[in-house]
Amino acid sequence: KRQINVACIGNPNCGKTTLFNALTGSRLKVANWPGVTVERVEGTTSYEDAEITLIDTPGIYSLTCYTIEEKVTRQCAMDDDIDAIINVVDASSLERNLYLTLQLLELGKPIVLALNMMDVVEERGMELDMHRLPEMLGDIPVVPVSAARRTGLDILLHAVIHHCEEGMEDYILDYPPEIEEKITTLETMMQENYPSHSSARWHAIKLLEDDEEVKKEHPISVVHVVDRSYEKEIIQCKYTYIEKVVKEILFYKNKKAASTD
Ligand code: GDP
Ligand code: K
Ligand code: MG
Repeated sequence: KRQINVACIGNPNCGKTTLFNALTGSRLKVANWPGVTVERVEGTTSYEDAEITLIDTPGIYSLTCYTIEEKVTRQCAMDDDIDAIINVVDASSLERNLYLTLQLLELGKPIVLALNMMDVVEERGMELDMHRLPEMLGDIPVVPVSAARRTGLDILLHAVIHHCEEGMEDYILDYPPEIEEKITTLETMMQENYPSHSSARWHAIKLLEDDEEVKKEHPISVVHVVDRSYEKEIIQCKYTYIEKVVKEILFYKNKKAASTD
């Protein structure tokens, strides 16, 4: 059987552990993340021709390195042993959850979006445009699920197995030209200095954000490009894009009904 390693990554309380448990049952392996006392839980499941090892990760809002949770989850997301990421999002709170999604997409790894809490979405009379949403996220598979009700789980595993070899071909978010120019320069420098590295664009963006860990791990002289931190602009661009996504894909049934009365 094919062996695939998958990390479940998402905000706190989006349902990662519930989903992880629903997918893996009870065959769990518990350890600590390297160097810290945060618990690392791993479980396995078989689906079609694949043996899938799933890893539950600490909930985070951002792929920065300010907290232990962020460090642990970010390290896991970037680990070459991880073949694919299930980005678990609370679909009833997309605006907040998509910020992490946009950061994960920049890693360039295969990602499947598990739109969790679909039962809540339906109860609240919300409707999501399931055609437009994946289009706006670079055509990654987007699978509506309810971890609590165990719906959509087979479709999710199917998507993981069939897309775990597809990284992101194109990035979805263009920063202003001044920033894009710097990203391109840094990306080239990253590729020249660390040819075996994946995620050159992500590293370039992190260097522009003046990320301490990335700077430490990749000591290349970038002062002539990174004259200051561009973190604020980069964050703002992501939120502007999320606003656009939510505006295009989220509807309320009652409002629609009311307007046709
Ligand atoms: P984590 O912090 O991401 O691991 O989230 P948990 O798995 O601990 O879930 C947080 C809360 O959301 C718990 O109370 C779960 O029972 C609940 N929850 C998880 N998935 C769903 C779902 O699909 N629907 C609903 N209604 N609640 C859910
Ligand atoms: K929790
Ligand atoms: Mg959890």
